[in-house]
Amino acid sequence: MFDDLRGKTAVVFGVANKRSIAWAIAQGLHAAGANLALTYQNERLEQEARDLIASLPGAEGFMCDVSNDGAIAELFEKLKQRYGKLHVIVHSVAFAPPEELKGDFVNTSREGFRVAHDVSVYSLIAVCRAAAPLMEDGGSVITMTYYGAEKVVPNYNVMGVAKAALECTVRYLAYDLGKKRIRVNAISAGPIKTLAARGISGLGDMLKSHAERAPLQRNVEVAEVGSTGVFLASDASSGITGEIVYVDCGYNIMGF
Ligand code: NAD
Ligand code: 0WE
Repeated sequence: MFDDLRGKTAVVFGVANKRSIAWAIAQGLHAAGANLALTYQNERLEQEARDLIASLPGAEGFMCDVSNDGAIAELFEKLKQRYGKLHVIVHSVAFAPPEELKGDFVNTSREGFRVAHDVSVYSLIAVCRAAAPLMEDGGSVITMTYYGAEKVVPNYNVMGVAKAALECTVRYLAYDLGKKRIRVNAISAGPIKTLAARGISGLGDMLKSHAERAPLQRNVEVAEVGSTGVFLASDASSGITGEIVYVDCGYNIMGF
C-alpha cells in the first residue's frame, strides 16, 4: 500500500463480518501499517468479530454499542489506557428498525425515526466528542453514507433522511474540529452486498441497474471503499475536510 500509516492508531466501528465495509477499511489501514482497534456492537457479534480480528496481527477488539453513552465513555477510557493517542476514527455504523425499510415513507414511526437518527447520526457526534481529546496530533474521522441521502431510493426511507443529517453533521463537525487539526469526511459508497444490504428486497435488481448506469459499467468493490478509507485516513488527503467522497463507479454524476 502506498499510503503510510505507520505509528498511527485507528479505531474502526462497525465490524459485523467479513463482508462489512468496516472490515475492508480495517484491512486497508492494517496493510498501510496502522495500529488497529476494532469495535463490534454486542455479544451476538463478538465471536465472529474476534475471529476476524485475530487474523490481523496486533489488532485488538472492543465491544461498544454506540447508542449507549456509558459504553462510549467506557470504550474511550480503555483506548486511552491502551494507546494514549488516537489518529484515525472510522464510523461504519447504521441502523433503522427493519419495518422502516419497507412500505411507504409517510408511515415512518416516531420511534423508528428516533432510532435511525440516534444510531446512524448522533453516534458520530458522540464518538467525535470522546475521541477528540485523544487526537492530540490532529487526525482523520471517516463515516459512511449513501446516495439515498440526496435522491429518493425506494424503501431506503428514513435511512435516507438520516444519511442527509449525517452528511450535514460531517460539515458541522469538520468546522468544529478543524481547529484541532482533525478532518471529518464521508465516503458515499455505491450498493454493496453486506449484512446491512442483504435483507433488502430488490437488491439484486438495484445492483444490476446500478452497474448498467454507472460510467464504469460495474458495481463498486468493497476493497475500493477500503482503499479510499486509507486515502482519507492518511496525510495524502491532508487538505480535504467536510467532504462527501463518492466511491460508486460514477453513478451519482448521471442525469439519465
Ligand atoms: P454491516 O451490517 O456490515 O455494518 C453495519 C454495522 O453497524 C454492523 O457492524 C452493526 O453491528 C453496526 N451497528 C448497528 N447498530 C449499532 C449500534 N447500536 N452500536 C454499534 N454498532 C452498531 O453493513 P455495511 O454495509 O458494512 O454498513 C456499514 C456502513 O456503510 C453503514 O453506515 C451503511 O449505511 C453504509 N453504507 C452501506 C452501503 C451498502 O450498500 N452496503 C452503501 C453505502 C453506505
Ligand atoms: O445504509 C444502508 C443499509 C443500512 C441499514 C440496513 C438495515 C438492514 C437490517 C440500516 N438498518 C437496517 N436495519 C435492519 O434491520 N445501505 C446503503 C444499504 C441499503 O439499504 C437499503 C438500500 C440499500 C442500498 C434499503 C432499501 C433500499 C436500498
